[in-house]
Amino acid sequence: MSRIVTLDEFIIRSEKANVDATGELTGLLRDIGVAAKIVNREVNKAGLVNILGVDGASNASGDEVQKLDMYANDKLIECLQNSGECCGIASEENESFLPIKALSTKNAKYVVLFDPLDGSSNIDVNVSVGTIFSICRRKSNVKKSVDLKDFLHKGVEQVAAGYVIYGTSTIMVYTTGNGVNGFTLDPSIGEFCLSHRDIKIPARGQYYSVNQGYYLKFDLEMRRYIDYCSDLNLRLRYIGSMVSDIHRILFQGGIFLYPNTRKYPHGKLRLLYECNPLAFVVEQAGGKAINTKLERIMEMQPVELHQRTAIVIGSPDMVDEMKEFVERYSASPSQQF
Ligand code: AHM
Ligand code: MG
Repeated sequence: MSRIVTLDEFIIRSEKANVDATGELTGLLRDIGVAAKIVNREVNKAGLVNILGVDGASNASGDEVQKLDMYANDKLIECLQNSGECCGIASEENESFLPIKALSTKNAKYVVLFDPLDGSSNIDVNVSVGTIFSICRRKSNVKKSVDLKDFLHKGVEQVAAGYVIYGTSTIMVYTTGNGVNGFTLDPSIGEFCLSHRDIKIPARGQYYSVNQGYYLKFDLEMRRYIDYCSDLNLRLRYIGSMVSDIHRILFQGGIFLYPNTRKYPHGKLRLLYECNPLAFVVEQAGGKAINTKLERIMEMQPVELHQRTAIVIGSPDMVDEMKEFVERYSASPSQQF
């Protein structure tokens, strides 16, 4: 049996390998790991504790907030506030960003953006959900409190990003720009242990993931591409939790699409704390992530914190094929593919 490598050990080793590392990012990643363990504990017993059911509040995007969302949000904020390495937080559950006062004279240089519990509509029915996080360097003077421009980073400016999926097992997958690694939580020792080293997404796969219920609300070229996937006898898998749908595609190959609809003319998913971090992970694993204008997600310039975007993400050959398909089809709508 190969030696157990814990998340902490792996992060410290990666820091040592990076000559100009200062240990701040290491500390931040470890704090996120701690928050993930705390959230995992509650997610796994949500049915026993009175934290199910809608909290009644609605979040910045107008979605109903489940109590577990708020619990996860509070725990992540608590861990990051105490880390000393984070100077600001942006969360799906908070209308505005939260400046964090320096614990000591140290001026932390990282901001963290996250969706504390993605796929929250799945909580009450025991279907997997996830936490998504993105770490960026602040842009403003470290002596001052953060401001909005410290959070409006293009995806290519992320320093680290990843997700935690609370499913049949709890796995943390992250990248710092040098590949992607996965760590499975071993409850018997309370540690995330390296379980998926240097993850590479298959060039193509048998799955496509889209909410078929909105088919008639998609643009014509999207509908034709979905028809094409069906003609290829690809298997439709859609859980309603972006983290879970993309986690499958990361390991088995495939394509995930959330195009714009009449209800969400710019797409439903949020650029800064859902699409950018997942695009960073998928690109680092060899995949691609674009919007329905066929622009690279990680090159999009954010203009507001809860900005939404359409997204097509997954295996590189399948995203390329979808691009060619849309270019050809939208060039000559009459042309049958
Ligand atoms: P949430 O962050 O409020 O849970 O919303 C995002 C979720 C994604 O995880 C998922 O892919 C999508 O919403 C599902 O939306 P829909 O139910 O419209 O298909
Ligand atoms: Mg979400």
